[in-house]
Amino acid sequence: TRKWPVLHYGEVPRIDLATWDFQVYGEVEEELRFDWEEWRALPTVERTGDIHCVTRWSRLDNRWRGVPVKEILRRARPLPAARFVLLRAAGGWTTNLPLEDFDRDDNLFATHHDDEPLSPEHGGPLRAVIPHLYFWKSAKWVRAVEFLAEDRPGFWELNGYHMRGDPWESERFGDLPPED
Ligand SMILES: Nc1nc2c(c(=O)[nH]1)N[C@H]1C(S)=C(S)[C@@H](COP(=O)(O)O)O[C@H]1N2
Ligand SMILES: [Mo]
Repeated sequence: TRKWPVLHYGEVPRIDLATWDFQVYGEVEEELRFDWEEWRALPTVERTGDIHCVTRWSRLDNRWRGVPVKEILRRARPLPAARFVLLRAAGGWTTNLPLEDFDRDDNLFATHHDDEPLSPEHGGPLRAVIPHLYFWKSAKWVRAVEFLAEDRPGFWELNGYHMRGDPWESERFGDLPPED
């Protein structure tokens, strides 16, 4: 698609930057908290990549700008026990991924798409961008990262989506619970 569909569960949250924060906690040496001003002072990079939605649309050559996930990992220093992360979004929505899928050069916490600030519908002011996995792992309105020793299903994963979600392996659905 050349347009950019808007897809999410529930309402677009109203976000006040005066009270916004971003937290990093769990299995890390250094727990972190940023307010919006502190977040905006972090270094940013640009990355171009494709979006693959599990509902079978793709959008090619998206230019993202944001803070590299690696920058946050460098500051928080995950403990050896950390093997998974849970991304937490405003309103309680979550998604989980393995640490090795999170710790990649192309992963960002993005504020801009194609040189425009992210609209609220697309996850502004801040969304995760995990381009090598299905787009449902790219949490909109992201507010926290929790580092975990054990994998824990997020919102769509609890509803049957795959725990990893590699589009090249068509990892759409996880193991479904047995039917009655
Ligand atoms: N917080 C939050 N992030 C979310 C979702 C959601 O419901 N809540 N949906 C995911 C899904 S299923 C998709 S396909 C993409 C859609 O992003 P877009 O609306 O910017 O295209 O957001 C992902 N991130
Ligand atoms: Mo999706």
